[in-house]
Amino acid sequence: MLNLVLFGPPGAGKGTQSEKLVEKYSLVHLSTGDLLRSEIKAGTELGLQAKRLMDEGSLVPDAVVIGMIGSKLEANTDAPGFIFDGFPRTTAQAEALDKLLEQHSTSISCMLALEVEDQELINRLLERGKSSGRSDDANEEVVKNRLNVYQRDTAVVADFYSKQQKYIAVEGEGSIDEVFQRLCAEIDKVKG
Ligand code: B4P
Repeated sequence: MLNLVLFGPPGAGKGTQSEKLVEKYSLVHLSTGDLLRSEIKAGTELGLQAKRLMDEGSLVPDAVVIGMIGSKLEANTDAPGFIFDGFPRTTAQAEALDKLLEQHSTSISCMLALEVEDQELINRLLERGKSSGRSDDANEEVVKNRLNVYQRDTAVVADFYSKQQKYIAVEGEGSIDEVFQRLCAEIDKVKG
């Protein structure tokens, strides 16, 4: 099985690249951001709680996102592999993911970490905010808070995969197609 973690700060291009990778490698795309936004749209209790945190650029509690990923793994036992997009975002989530995959007799193949300068991230997110309707993209203060939360709580997840020799840094600036080609080159090496 090919199980990829697509990693990087907010706006690095995880969602954008996942869509292309899913098509090329026939993987199941699991984006915790998308899953949370569909809970908000459906007006569930979980969605209501998540919206408050997402609107201020904070992370949703680990137990919530781990539970969501656990049910998606159960629902896709015949998948050829997964792209985890925006998950794990904390070390606790990374540990939980290893355990969940172990229960399904599989593991993470590699983490692909998109590297993009802060100013470019801010520009991309504010640009998307003009049309996406996403409240967490609309305001520069919230965008900056998301980058701070990334540095404080999420950047350390890279060390978790480095220790397992699964960390691969990928230049995330350039055109969407250029970044995609770089990601594919790394994935093809891992696939062998
Ligand atoms: P996410 O939905 O994961 O989103 P994201 O960090 O905004 O972005 P992504 O990197 O996917 O950016 P994209 O490709 O779209 O998270 C949203 C919120 O959900 C979090 O803040 C948190 O509250 C909550 N959450 C999610 N997962 C969680 C978890 N595991 N634990 C706790 N809380 C969680 O790209 C952004 C823009 O850049 C797009 O407009 C795109 O067109 C553009 N772009 C992409 N690549 C480009 C390129 N090469 N050049 C120019 N523009 C580019």
